[in-house]
Amino acid sequence: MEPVLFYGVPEGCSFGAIVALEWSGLPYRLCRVEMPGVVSSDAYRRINPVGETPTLLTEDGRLLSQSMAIFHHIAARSSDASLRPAPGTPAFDRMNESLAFLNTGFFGAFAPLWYAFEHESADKQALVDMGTAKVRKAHANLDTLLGDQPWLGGEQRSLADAYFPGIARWNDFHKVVDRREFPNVQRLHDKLQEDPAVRFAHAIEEQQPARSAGGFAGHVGLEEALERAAVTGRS
Ligand SMILES: N[C@@H](CCC(=O)N[C@@H](CS)C(=O)NCC(=O)O)C(=O)O
Repeated sequence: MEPVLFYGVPEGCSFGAIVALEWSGLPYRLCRVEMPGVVSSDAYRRINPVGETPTLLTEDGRLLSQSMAIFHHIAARSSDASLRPAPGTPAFDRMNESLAFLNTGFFGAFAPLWYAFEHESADKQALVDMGTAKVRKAHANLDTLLGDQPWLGGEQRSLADAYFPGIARWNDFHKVVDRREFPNVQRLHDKLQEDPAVRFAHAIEEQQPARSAGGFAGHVGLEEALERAAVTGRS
């Protein structure tokens, strides 16, 4: 059975896992999960008890969540060696350094802005000010981390580059900084927008015709995915 990726819309960080699956060349299916409604439903919590996307139903029927775990699972099975530099090499270390920064500092910088957007709060302006400062700092840090390297992991495209565009777009959603102030980040962003897998992920989210260069075998509905998972508890 092909793995099934549960991806969240709108604006889900699961975007990166779609890109990674495309790059991997592996066969896979997708299950669309609307946020915040379906993602917090009892049905979806049988897939992911904390009500978050992404989750991957692996080919052997296990449920795996957390982007980092999903990325490494995909890479380990891919025939594309560039997705899995050997442990201990500089490329492996640099990829993990970038992934960790994206998944913590860069991702987390947007938290006050998401909270202000999703909740009525007397402190809305304070949250926006805090989020703006954090997003600015995160962009400056990423610009430094990237430097003049072609990719986040150095010379070779890696999982970190798959993850980046799905998070970076939150800056556009919340209209925070002018990305051109961070030329290395802007360069990477623009390059990735031209990538066929990134275009594919955008088209999937927007429910437009999407051409897979990899192994996309179609969508499954949540009910069918639940049956496939035959959830009896997470193994
Ligand atoms: N640490 C998790 C974070 C996952 C996460 O926060 N997912 C968000 C979308 S980016 C989500 O599903 N939120 C549920 C909601 O908005 O209700 C990961 O790296 O996968």
